[in-house]
This record gives sequence, structure tokens and C-alpha cells, in this order.
Amino acid sequence: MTTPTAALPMTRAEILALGWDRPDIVIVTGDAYVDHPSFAAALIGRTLQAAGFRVAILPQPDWRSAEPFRALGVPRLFWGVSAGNMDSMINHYTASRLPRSDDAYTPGGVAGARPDRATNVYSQRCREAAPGVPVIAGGVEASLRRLAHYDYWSETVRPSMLVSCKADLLVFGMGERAAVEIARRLAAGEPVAALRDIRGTAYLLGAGESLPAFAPRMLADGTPDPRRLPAAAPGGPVPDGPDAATVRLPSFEEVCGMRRIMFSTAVSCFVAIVWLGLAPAFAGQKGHPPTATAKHETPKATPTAQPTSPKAALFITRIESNSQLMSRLQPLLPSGMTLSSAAQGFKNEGQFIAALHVSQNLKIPFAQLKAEMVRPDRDSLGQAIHDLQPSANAKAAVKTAEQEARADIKATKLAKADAGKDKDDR
Ligand code: B12
Repeated sequence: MTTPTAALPMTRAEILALGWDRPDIVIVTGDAYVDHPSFAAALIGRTLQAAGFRVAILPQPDWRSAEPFRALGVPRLFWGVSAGNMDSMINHYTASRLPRSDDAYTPGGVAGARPDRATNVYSQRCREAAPGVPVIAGGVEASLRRLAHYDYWSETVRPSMLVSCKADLLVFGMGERAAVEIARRLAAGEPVAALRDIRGTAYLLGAGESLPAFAPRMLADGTPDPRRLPAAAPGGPVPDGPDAATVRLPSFEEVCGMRRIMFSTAVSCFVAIVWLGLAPAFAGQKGHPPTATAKHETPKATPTAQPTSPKAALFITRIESNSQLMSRLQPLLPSGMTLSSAAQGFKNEGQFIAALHVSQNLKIPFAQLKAEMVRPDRDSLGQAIHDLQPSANAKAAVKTAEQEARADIKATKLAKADAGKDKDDR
């Protein structure tokens, strides 16, 4: 058993002072560590401590390299990763998509202490710092993005965050019980891939794996729990047998297909309508349907929004999960614009990255270039340059920008191969 400490350790010196060689679990969080039950790192950390585990907290690490993630030593059991008490995009941007000037969960209220889509970035850094140590994602950001979802910031339907963060398990909703069970079973020698029966967790099925059959959950009186039974299709047979408790949700591709409903509707009603449409499929889910925007905020109407294809949404996710490529592209983005909102509407990463370079090289505002290229009768990059800057040699500018885009993609692929990690990223 570990003895309760004044606060959970946050430095190597504090860990050594406790007589530990390394922690069992390191919780990485986008918030400052406030040892109070309204902050999840403290709550989950203290619960694990009470269950006998050695827990350290890594609050708001510098995510630009893996080095700060090595500071506390390699955790024996797992990394617990959370963006913090709120979604990192809501933490960073107002409903008008302007950067927030402060952050109530950072010392001094200073903004910018965590990355956009922090769960993705932290998870990748954890894997770099300690390959092979399981990564368990949790918190509001991971919980609400565990399914295919509409992302207000990029105006795209995005796949489950598990695709981009590549966590071994994602704990959704309240995490105390799941975290303790995960810790106990890993400590008992079970591989993380075997932990697939824990309530309140989600994971990605590997290629070739099939859906497990779930037994219906029975109530104390021997009847099946009605909250776990799927609604019968209108006029169809009532589900029976071991699969009766399995609720099959729409796939990412199916959710993308729903954009017909989504984009033909006033954007201000958008979120409610999508989730009402999905409601039957979510029968049995605990809590409220996720919303894409902050509870206390009103989304800005964006009537010109164009739907993004599943393929395009995947290329945005792919770039965001490649931190080396992200750091090459960030300086090319217009100030205050997120990568996903910049990339939305482009056909593929090559076209998008080349447009970023053209904007930089020819000093053409990116928004103007993009507007030419993503409208329904799409211009090619060359045509867009020709229209916006007739004096430029459009052909040469496209050639240079395409070479730069290829170099960005190649260099970051090589960097990843050199590090021997994330081979499955593409
Ligand atoms: C109290 C509260 C506040 C308080 C702050 C206190 C606090 N702790 O945050 C006040 C009033 C100040 C506040 C302000 C705001 N809030 Co508020 N707030 C809440 C509320 C009601 C409870 C938060 C809380 O205390 N949670 C307790 C902690 C322990 O819970 P938790 O973080 O979810 O952690 C659990 C699980 O997620 C999981 N877990 C978490 N991390 C990890 C990690 C691992 C490894 C694992 C395994 C599990 C795990 O286990 C934990 C324990 O069960 C929530 C709604 C809700 N019911 O959650 C909204 C909520 C967090 N707030 C929200 C918003 C939008 C805001 C504001 C931006 C509003 C505004 N426009 O100003 C501001 C932001 C303040 C800022 N940063 O500048 C949204 C965030 C939406 C989102 N998707 O992120 C929420 C979710 C409400 C909503 N449904 O819209 N808020």
C-alpha cells in the first residue's frame, strides 16, 4: 500500500523523496494540478493511490518534444492522458473561433499552456517517451469524441478520437472504477489488449477482429436491463439472444453520409438535429448526448460551410496526429486559424500543403486562395494563383509549392521512421 501524500508527486525529486524508483502510473493533464476533487487528475490520481498504486502527475508538459514526458521516469503500468477539465478546443477558442486570451486552469490564467487537441498530442508524446507502455485516455475531450462526431472547429465529421490518439483504451464518463480495474489487471500481468470487457471503455478493433458478443446485462430480478436493450427497428423483430444488448452505432462513413441532413439545415439548429437523428442509436448510452459546442456559448452561423468527405476528414486527422508535420505547417497557417479549419474543403494533404506554401511564397492571403480552390466549381492551384495574382508565374509557383509539400511529407515520414514509432500512422 502507498501512504497518502500531501500532494501527488510532480517532479523526479519528489518521486525519489518518496523512496520510489518510478511511478506505477503517470497522469498527464492539460490543466494545472489542483489537488481538489473538481479536477480529474487529482480525483483519479487519489483514487488510484487509495487502491495502492504509485501515482505521479505531469501537468501541462511542454508538448513540443518528448523530453518533458521522460522527466518522471517510465511508468510501470500505464500513462493516463487527459486534455484537462474541458475540451482543449473549447479551452482555446471562443464560439467565434477567436483565440481565448486566458485559461482559468493555468497558473496566472495564462493561455497557451496546452496544445490543440491535447489528447492526441500528449498520447503521441507518451508513446515516444516510453514505447510499449499502455496509453489510457480519459476526460471530457476523449469521452465526447470517442465516436464519429461533428467537430465545430473544423466543420467536419471526424472519426473517433481513438483513430488519431491511438490510445490503447479510452475511458469515457466517470473514470474512477475503470481506472482502478485497469491498474489492477495490468499489475496482475494481463496485457492491455485483453482489457476489453471493462464498462465505460472504448477501443479500436484491429483489422480482422470481429465485434465481441456481449451478454445482456441482467438486473437483480433476473430480467434484462432495459437500458441495455436496443430499440427494435420499426416493424422489425425485437432483438433477442446474446447480441440483444449490443447497440450498433452508425460507422464514421454512415455519420458522414448524414451530412445531407446536416448541411441542408440552418447551422444554428445543426447540432441538435444531428443528435436527434441519432438518438435511437444511442439508446442505452449513459448521460446526455454530446454537443459540439460549449454549453454556455452560442455557435456562430457559417452558412457557406461545405461538407468534407470522409477521405478528406481522415487526411486532416492524419496530419494532426503527426506532430513533426504539424510543427512544419503551424508557421504557415494564418494567425488564429487552426490546422483543421484551414484544411477543411481541400481534396488531400498535398493540395492543402501546397496552397499553404503558395500563400506564404506569393503573399496571397490564404483565405482568398482557399476560397478559389474549395468552392463548388473548384479552381486548380494554378488557376487560383492566376486569378488572384495575374503577374505571377503560376506554373512555376505551383511546381515550387508542390515540391515543398512533398518535402514536408517526406521529411516527416522519415523523421517518424528514424524514431521507429507510429508505423501505422498512414
Ligand atoms: C463546475 C464546472 C465549471 C466551473 C469550474 C470548475 C471545474 N472543475 O471545472 C466553472 C463555473 C468555473 C466553469 C467554467 C466553465 N465551464 Co464548466 N463545467 C463545470 C461542470 C458542471 C463540472 C466540472 C467538474 O467539476 N468536473 C469534475 C471532474 C472531476 O470531472 P471530469 O473532468 O469530467 O473527470 C471525470 C471523467 O472525465 C474521467 N476522467 C477525467 N480525466 C481522466 C483521465 C484518465 C486517465 C481517466 C482514466 C479518466 C479521466 O474521470 C473523472 C472522474 O469521474 C462541467 C459539466 C460536468 N458535469 O462535467 C462543466 C463543463 C466542464 N464546463 C464547460 C464549459 C464550456 C465551461 C466554460 C468554457 C464556460 C464559459 N463559456 O465560460 C468555462 C471555462 C472556464 C475556463 N477554463 O476558463 C463544458 C466543457 C465542454 C467541453 N466539451 O469541454 C462542460 C462539460 C459543461 C457542458 N456540458 O457544456 N465550469
